[in-house]
Amino acid sequence: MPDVVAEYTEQLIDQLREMILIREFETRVSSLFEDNELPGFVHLCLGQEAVATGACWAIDDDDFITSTHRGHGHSIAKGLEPDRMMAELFGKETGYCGGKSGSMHIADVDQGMLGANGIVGAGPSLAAGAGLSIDQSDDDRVCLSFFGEGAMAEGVVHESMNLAGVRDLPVVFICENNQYGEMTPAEDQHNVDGFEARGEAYGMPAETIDGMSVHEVYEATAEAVERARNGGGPSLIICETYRYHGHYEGDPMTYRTEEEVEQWRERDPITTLEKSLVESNNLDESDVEEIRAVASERIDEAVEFARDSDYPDEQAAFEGVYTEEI
Ligand SMILES: Cc1ncc(C[n+]2csc(CCOP(=O)(O)OP(=O)(O)O)c2C)c(N)n1
Repeated sequence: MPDVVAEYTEQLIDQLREMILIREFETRVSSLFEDNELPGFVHLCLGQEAVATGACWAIDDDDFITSTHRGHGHSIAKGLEPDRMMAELFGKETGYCGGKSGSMHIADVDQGMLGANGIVGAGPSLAAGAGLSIDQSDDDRVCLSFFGEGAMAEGVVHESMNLAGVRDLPVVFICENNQYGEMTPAEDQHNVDGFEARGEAYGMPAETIDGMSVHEVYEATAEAVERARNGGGPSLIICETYRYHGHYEGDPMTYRTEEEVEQWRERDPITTLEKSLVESNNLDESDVEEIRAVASERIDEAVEFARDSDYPDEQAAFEGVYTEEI
């Protein structure tokens, strides 16, 4: 790590800033949900911030991503603004989808964010579609597709990887193995040791990396993105990670122990990076406090924006149902 810190200091500090922003956003969402201020369901990615941040660091603004039901980190990492995201969670008209999507379907196609998704495994099929469209328009954009290890057992994920493999589509499949699909441990859902074979079966390079290291995620994604941009086709990256909160907010979490959660927290992507930056004298404690304070203020503003915004008009329920005639 010392060499990496010396070579990538500025980038690591910016990545730390982004991971802290994601964590601040979600920590606030958790308490707003507990206080009954947010309608619907929320699934948080607390603990998984390094995957979203490291992967999206490796792409450009005009590239695409597809996300999951646990998509706040992916959205922020793709450049979506916390205020419009928060408004969406509050169901307000100033939200990214006019308050009609809530947490699980936030999308901003203009920024290449093709959507969080309540349908497990749907993201990779959209990514294969985006890849096909890029391929046919002959440009060099790429699409990252985030999905969980639970989704890895869905048929549509395999169909999507197969299509991407056969057509050499510019898609990077990023499987976030946070160890549980809802309440089911990964080993009870898959009778294989590791997931590389799932990518290799469709003719794409596959590797498993430490999803708690933002730099490792960045490097693996950057390599896969470069391959995809240059016509080398898709890749599969499996990120070993962990979610600190339940599957959904309110989940009693009877399926795992406190000790297990604590063990993963020792590898926390934010505190380990902070420690490396402080120990190498690139940041001091007051810089870290300042980064946290800035993030916290930004989220205060987002909450205020959301609270002050109006609910959509009833008529809005009938808008956006059908596509415009083309
Ligand atoms: C097609 C489909 N099947 C089942 C569900 C119910 N469901 C919601 S989340 C989830 C688990 C997903 O696990 P994983 O893909 O590992 O993502 P994680 O929740 O761990 O981020 C399931 C089965 C669903 N939403 N969609």
